[in-house]
Amino acid sequence: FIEKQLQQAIKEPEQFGLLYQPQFNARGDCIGAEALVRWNGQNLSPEEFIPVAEDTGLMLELGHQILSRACHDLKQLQDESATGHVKRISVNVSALQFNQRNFISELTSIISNAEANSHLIGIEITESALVKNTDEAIKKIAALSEMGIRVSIDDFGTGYSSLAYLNRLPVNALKIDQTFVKGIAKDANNLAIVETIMALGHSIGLSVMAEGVENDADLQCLKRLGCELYQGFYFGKPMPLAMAKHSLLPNY
Ligand code: G
Ligand code: G
Ligand code: MN
Ligand code: NA
Repeated sequence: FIEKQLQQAIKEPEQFGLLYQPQFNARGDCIGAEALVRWNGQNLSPEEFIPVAEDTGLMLELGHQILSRACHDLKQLQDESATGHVKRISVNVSALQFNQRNFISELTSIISNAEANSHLIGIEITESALVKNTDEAIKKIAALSEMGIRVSIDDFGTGYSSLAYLNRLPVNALKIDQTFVKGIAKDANNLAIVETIMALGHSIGLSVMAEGVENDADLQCLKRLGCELYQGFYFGKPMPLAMAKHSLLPNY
């Protein structure tokens, strides 16, 4: 049922929109935002419709639309910025899309069509995108780095987490999955997990972002552990570009 509606929606313009959730460093400065897709007028979360899109072959088209929208939004911010500088916009890329042979060339043309500055883009991919063909993934991540695009591993800790391959991947950051972060101040198990992930990330030169920071107690706990990047409802919920804009332009 969702499949039929998705198939229709993907053919029509403006059916999908992006919200932006700001991201912060330990000093509390906004350093960028994550783009999150929403199906307009439909009470379905991406958690529900992304898997359907992936199972039905619609994800490539949807993923293309998401990247394209994010790049056009970035270009709009670039034009509004006196210096052309804007804080980084990070986009989730599905494993299916990332593993397409032509992913890099597709992304390159989306960026150039939008006249977006690739140095202001980030890509978030899950571990599952990287384990299947690690050699290919390494080449793609290296190509993204060449373009100035930062790559983060999303939902870190929920996937395969093979240390052998992690060390080979030229990624920039780990995003600790929110299931480990939420309530960390009151949960010794999660505290131990987050501490371990941070030690692992830092030992191979990656920055680590905590997702799902919902209160000050958890934030203070993460700060004590040496976490450098933060995202969560405590800082800001996903919001329309017009609202996120002020945080994304420099000197705000
Ligand atoms: O935004 P929300 O927390 O409801 O997202 C739920 C899930 O959907 C998260 O796992 C998130 O990574 C995923 N998601 C949200 N937006 C996108 C998107 O634009 N592309 C992909 N591939 N996944 C997304
Ligand atoms: O898997 P991914 O990291 O892309 O998921 C991002 C999703 O997590 C977003 O859709 C956002 O709505 C949700 N999210 C972000 N911050 C928080 C938070 O502090 N608490 C909860 N419950 N969800 C959050
Ligand atoms: Mn994400
Ligand atoms: Na995540």
